[in-house]
Amino acid sequence: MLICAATNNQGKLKELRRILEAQGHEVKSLKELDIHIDPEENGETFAENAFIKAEAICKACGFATVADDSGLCVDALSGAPGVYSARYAGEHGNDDANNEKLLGALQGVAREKRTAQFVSAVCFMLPDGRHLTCEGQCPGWVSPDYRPGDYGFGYDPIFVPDGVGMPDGTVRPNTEERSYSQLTPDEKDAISHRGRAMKKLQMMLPLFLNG
Ligand code: ITT
Repeated sequence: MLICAATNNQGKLKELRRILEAQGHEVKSLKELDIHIDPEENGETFAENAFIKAEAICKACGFATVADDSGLCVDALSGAPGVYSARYAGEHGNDDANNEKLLGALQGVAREKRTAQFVSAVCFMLPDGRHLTCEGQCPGWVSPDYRPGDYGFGYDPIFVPDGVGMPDGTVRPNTEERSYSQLTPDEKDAISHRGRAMKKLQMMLPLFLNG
């Protein structure tokens, strides 16, 4: 199926594209479609914001669209930055400033209290308005220092997931404590918040489309 990946975040686009293509879909980005819309994300939940983006972009492109709204919910910060993850430090999408602010907010917080969940809501929208939203979560913790790797974007260098995806689809403990940035794309997609949300979407899509 032809699907528009409704995101202005290039890191997210890369992941949505590789996951959707692995599921057999053809993906068009906003850039490829010459769509320049950045809808206001004024929802209170990830699901509400994913719906807002999917609806606006689907109207603009006229075919099936997937939008993702995601963020990092840190337990010691009562779930912050949460839905405000992209603009945590003020300027929308400034990854370096967001990471610095988060490390500062958790300065001195002990390892066992640095637990966090990465959350993703993905909304699949059809031009007739029918839509399906799925959510995925990845538990882990926020490292006190940067753990840069060959991959990733956003909070990836400071987020250490609890598990690592294996080629056979199982998950093993992340004993080496590698950050999201230090996982290969396959390892990340198998356990990431976005990978899990997209897997649920893939499982529910046939029934949704035929229902
Ligand atoms: P779009 O709305 O155009 O999709 P955005 O970057 O504004 O792009 P969000 O509002 O969903 O997207 O914000 C998500 C924030 O969480 C943003 O700062 C991302 O960098 C970060 N984020 C989401 N998924 C991530 C991941 O897998 N790894 C690292 N950071 C991630």
